[in-house]
Amino acid sequence: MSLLRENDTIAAIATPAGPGGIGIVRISGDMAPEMFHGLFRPSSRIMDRHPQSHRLYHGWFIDPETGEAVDEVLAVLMRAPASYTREHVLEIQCHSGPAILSRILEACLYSGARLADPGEFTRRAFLNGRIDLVQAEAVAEITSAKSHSAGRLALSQLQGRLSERVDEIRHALKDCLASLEVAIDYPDEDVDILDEYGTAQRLSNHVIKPIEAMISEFERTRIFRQGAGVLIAGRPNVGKSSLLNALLCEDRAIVSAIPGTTRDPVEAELHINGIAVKFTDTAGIRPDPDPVEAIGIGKVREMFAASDLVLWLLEAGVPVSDHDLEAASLIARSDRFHQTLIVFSKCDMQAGSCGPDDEITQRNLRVIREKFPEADVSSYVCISSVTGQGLPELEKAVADRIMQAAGSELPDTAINTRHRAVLSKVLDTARRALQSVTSEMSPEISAMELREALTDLSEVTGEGVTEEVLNHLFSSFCLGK
Ligand SMILES: Nc1nc2c(ncn2[C@@H]2O[C@H](COP(=O)(O)OP(=O)(O)OP(=O)(O)O)[C@@H](O)[C@H]2O)c(=O)[nH]1
Ligand SMILES: [Mg+2]
Repeated sequence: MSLLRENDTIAAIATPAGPGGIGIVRISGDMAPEMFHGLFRPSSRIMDRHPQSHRLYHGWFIDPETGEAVDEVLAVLMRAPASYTREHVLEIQCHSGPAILSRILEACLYSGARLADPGEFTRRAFLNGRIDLVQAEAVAEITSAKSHSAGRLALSQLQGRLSERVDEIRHALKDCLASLEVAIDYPDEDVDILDEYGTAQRLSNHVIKPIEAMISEFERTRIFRQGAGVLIAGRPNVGKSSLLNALLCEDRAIVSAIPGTTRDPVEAELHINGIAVKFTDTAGIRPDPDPVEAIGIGKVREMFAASDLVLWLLEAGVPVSDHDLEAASLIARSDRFHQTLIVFSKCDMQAGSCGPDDEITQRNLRVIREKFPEADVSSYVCISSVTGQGLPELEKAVADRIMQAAGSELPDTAINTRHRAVLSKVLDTARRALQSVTSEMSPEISAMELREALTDLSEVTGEGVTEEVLNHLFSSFCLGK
């Protein structure tokens, strides 16, 4: 982005498209105060024509060409540097509606503003030093967060927790570098700032281990950030689509008594314990499918690997069939049994109770254990999609299994894919530096590695980042953010 464009006053509609309660047009740049005077007529006199910063004024938005009122609005001027972008910012709150919002935006453009690029307000906040790149990314993550836990992680990132952790690593790297530089500058002195052992310890405990921890948290927090995938699988007619509908309390998937109803996977998202859980209803698995069913079953096989949990449905009170065992062998071949929960369906059809006292259930579990020793038959859930029996227990079991995989508590911070790539690079270099420090190679070599690690690390918070990375990052933002 050219410097010239960075000095433009920019404007955009900041609220989502479509009718709504209120809409906001946001303007940032030198011309914002002029626009407050030129486009807004306050309903009460403003002392000295000098509006207070951060105060909401009631009035009318005026079309600059015709002088007529466009809408009754509230206007707020936030003077630099105490604003989102650190520039003068004007926000106009109007009645929401595509026609009014675009008339107000057009009036701003007519008065000299330029239409903002996606994410340009946040980009300016970053370029003007109000937030670092990690926090700018948090803004995008907050606006797209699909669940409570994803939102909490993004907020902690916006509050600067992740940047603090990166800063601690940077300080440790600088300390190590400083002690090496002393050793380079005064090779004959016995300077006791940090000896080799101390440097190695600090590098290991305050650089390498924290980065390793952050990288391992990345995988663990994926479920909190992006949600979990749960596959509903089993033989035809066992009640998979009915279960999906019952969980959603709506008729999403087609249910019929004819085996082989579902062919294409049907997805739906539910929030369980603050985590976004995507359930996928799949084609029934059997050994002798027709050609179209076979395609559906092929898709299920591919989806096993990407799922966090498989719900394997078996019909309560009915001995396991070859079709059930075919489904089991697909789970086994995909190596998913460690993440599979057995669910007995249609409990309302069973004469007695489904559970430890029921002979058929116990026999079924025995057969499964014999044929698939890796299957976990110690816990299972009995449900009915017709009466709703067992559904709360199933949701709890799903949440428990997912949390187990995610590692119980929501961590304080979580890195994203870009951070992980940069941190992996820093980790490699830091490990090389540790190697050279401990093998008593010349301190120049270790110092060189540490300088490289410091440069790479600055990419996380944005100091060393290229224009190309910035363009890529901010282009994924929505307009007006
Ligand atoms: N009584 C009772 N019937 C059920 C229950 N769940 C499903 N059914 C019936 O079982 C039949 C099959 O249900 P579906 O949900 O279509 O089964 P499916 O596993 O999706 O079947 P495919 O798509 O063919 O693989 C339908 O007639 C449902 O009404 C249940 O909990 N209780
Ligand atoms: Mg179905």
